[in-house]
Amino acid sequence: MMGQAMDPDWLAAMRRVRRAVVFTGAGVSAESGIATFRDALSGLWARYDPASMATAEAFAAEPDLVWGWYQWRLRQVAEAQPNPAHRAIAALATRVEQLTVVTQNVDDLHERAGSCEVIHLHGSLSATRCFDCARPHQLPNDVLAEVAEGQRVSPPQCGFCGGWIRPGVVWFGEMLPDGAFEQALDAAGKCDLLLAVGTSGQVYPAAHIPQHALASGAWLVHVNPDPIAPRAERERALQGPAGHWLPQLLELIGDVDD
Ligand code: BJW
Ligand code: ZN
Repeated sequence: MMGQAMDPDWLAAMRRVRRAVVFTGAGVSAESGIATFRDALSGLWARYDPASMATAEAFAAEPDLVWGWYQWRLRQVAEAQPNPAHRAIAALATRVEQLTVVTQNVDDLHERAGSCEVIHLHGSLSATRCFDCARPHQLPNDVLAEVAEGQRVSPPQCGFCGGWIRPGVVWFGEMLPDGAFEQALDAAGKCDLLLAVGTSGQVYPAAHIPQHALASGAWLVHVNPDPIAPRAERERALQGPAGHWLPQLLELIGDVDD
């Protein structure tokens, strides 16, 4: 049924799942046409390294370069649609008693697919605020139309203090949003299944979450086109794109008869 040999213990455990956590990374949005974080940048952004632009220091040094990159990405997200993986994750809420969606993504495709109360560990592209005084800032609706790939764009300025407006994402060296990591860790510690979908697991503290679920007795299932070698008894890897595997997992999880 799953198109990949699955052992009976694993299949039985999936049918019995009551509390699930879906932990997603950039790969879940790849089939919506959004480049993953560690994909090389395309076109006119190709000579820049994403990791070196995702810092407060880079923004302070070259606000128009970094703001232009984020505005270009915001437009890509606005033009993208949720894919079958986002939709299967939203539908999973009807198959289990408790579903917690924890994402590292800064897009809103989980919400647009119908997932409620998504924990955004790394913030959100659109939740803009002042770089200096942190007051929230509402972007005008027409701002996206002005941005092309590779274009530098000056950020707007804060109406209170005149500081630059920044994207609402968590850059390297910054703290995660208040309570987000603690809430995610709590759900991971109480679940029977954690699905780690489309993440390279390189960024901390987020990467602790799947390991915490495993250490607390949950099954850990990776979904990724890259090969991942399971290292624990309750760990499995489904190799392939999320849009292929998530609809199949949806059929299987919580399919117990009582
Ligand atoms: C598919 C697919 C398909 C493709 N289907 N899959 C402990 C040890 C070492 C370092 C640290 C540590 N603790 C903290 C640090 C420092 C740092 C860190 O982790 N650095 C690492 C690089 C080592 N962490 C931090 O700075 C964090 N803050 C913090 O720790 O605060 C405390 C503190 C403060 C001050 C001083 C000291 C401590 C904050 C981390 C914030 C990360 N933010 C970013 C950028 C957000 C904005 C933006 O988008 O521009 O978040 S980094 C980037 O990586 C982004 C992502 O959310 C995150 C994770 O990436 P993800 O999602 O895994 O994407 P990829 O591209 O890596 O992988 C995609 C995967 O999809 C691949 O596996 C593909 O195969 C797969 N795929 N197609 C399924 N169709
Ligand atoms: Zn301000």
